[in-house]
Amino acid sequence: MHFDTEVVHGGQHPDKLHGAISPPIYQTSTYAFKDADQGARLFKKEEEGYIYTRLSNPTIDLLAQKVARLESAEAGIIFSSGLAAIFNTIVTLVKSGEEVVSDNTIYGGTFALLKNILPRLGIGVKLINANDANALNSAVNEKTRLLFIETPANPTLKIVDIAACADFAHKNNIPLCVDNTFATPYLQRPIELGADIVVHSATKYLGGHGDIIGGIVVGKKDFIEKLWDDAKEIGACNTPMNAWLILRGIKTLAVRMDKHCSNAMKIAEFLSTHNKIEKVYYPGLKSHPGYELARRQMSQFGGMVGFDLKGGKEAGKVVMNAVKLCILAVSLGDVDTLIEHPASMTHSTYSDEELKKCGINPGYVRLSVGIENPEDLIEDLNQALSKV
Ligand code: LCS
Repeated sequence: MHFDTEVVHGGQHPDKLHGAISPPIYQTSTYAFKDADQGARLFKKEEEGYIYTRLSNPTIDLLAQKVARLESAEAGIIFSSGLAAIFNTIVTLVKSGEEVVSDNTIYGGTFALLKNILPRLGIGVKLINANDANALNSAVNEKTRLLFIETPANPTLKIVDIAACADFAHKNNIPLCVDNTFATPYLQRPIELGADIVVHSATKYLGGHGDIIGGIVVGKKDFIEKLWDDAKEIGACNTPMNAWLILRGIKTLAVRMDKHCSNAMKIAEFLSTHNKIEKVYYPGLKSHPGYELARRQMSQFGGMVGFDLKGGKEAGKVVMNAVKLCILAVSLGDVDTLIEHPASMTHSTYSDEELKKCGINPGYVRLSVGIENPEDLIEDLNQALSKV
């Protein structure tokens, strides 16, 4: 099946009881055992079945299987948020005294988790430029247990070479985990490029409508089993209702992403010619340093665009306060266009020095381009830019 058929039909069978084409929402905390011995067998994993929704739930399982399929992975687990997905992945793979190596351009919340929380658990963290082979070589040692990257990266849309990182990781006997939130499996499938684990903030394009928070991890069956053993005790599970909303969102993933991508390209081109703009960041522009790599590892360039204004941070504020159609808010991947200021919002966990190192300029503005008519979005940005 092609991907756009797969998102609609893949892995989902009509409800066996009544033939409902929309999956049932199993809104239950617990499940009745047939008898005491069966309950004991379920706990001992001698029999497959449902025990308690923190451990598993049919609606939530359906979503995990669906995303695993779309990502060419063997299995998956759903979490309460993208950050819960990343945290659980790390603590399953890395223990006190061991280390994680990560690219330094990542979502600000992930950055804070790595920089502030993991060291408290005795886990060492090295943040480097994962496209730099020398930096990778000097960061990895016998204590390293995981290489983590995000591509396209939040917020600068830096493109990291997935196949090269997978190759490097495997030569060093460590797994590569890729945060595929910005691309989604429609545009990029890291496991097909050699990655071992893929994480998502399902809050973004997978859900697609800005109405839920969710996280997903997919990978090999044996890793997912280990992850589940830990995750069920850590307890960052999601809800059947959220899983159902994400399942519904995924049905339109291909058509939404096509529109996000074509709108983003039009906006990037418009901004590139505007006299108040200093620089546009979009991997679909030939001027973007990751353009060639993005063409190789993605099928389209995504719905995120960034820009620096000639007037710097103050001019950026004027634009963000003057937009009427675009919404001044964090998050991304919604049908609505969102605009935000990474240095003071999503990436305020970075110090000025760390921002500079990753090329996140003080005035950098990030747009999550929605699925509205592109002419209306351009008109809105144009009137906001005229206020500068
Ligand atoms: N990974 C990426 C690439 C993200 O952009 C985010 C959130 C997360 C993980 C965490 O997912 P969550 O726990 O929120 O589901 N990014 C956000 C952003 O740029 N604005 O608000 C949230």
